[in-house]
Amino acid sequence: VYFFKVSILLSLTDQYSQQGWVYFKHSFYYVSPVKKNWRDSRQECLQRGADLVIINSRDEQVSVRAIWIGLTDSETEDIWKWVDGTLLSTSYWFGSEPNNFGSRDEDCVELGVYGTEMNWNDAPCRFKNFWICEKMLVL
Ligand code: MAN
Ligand code: CA
Repeated sequence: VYFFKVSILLSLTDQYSQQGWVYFKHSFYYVSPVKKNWRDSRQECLQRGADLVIINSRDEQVSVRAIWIGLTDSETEDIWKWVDGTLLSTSYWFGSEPNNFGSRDEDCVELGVYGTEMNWNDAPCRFKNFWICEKMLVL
């Protein structure tokens, strides 16, 4: 019975992940690639057999509020570099960030924790967040 459950879960996960869903703690999440108003966003979720995310655990709150971006100072402390190697020029740090809070080695950058335009925060790279990938169109 256990084996059966595991293989059902595996094929479900496979199926969903091909359609852009990520599995995290007993739920599948889909991050939309397009912007929509609340009503239309909800409609799209419903069409996909889901609904807008309900935040019912602290874990969910913490992972949904922040997203990793491709910026880190893990090579050299305080030298912030984008993943393509370019040095940071224009930045959107919140308040007194980056602060390497409690000297706990905050070498990676998440955005969205703060609800302002200046919303970057340095956070420990081992923390788990959703993320956004970008692929530039080369012509
Ligand atoms: C938390 C973390 C830190 C952040 C502080 C700001 O401890 O998110 O990265 O700098 O809050 O108070
Ligand atoms: Ca910080």
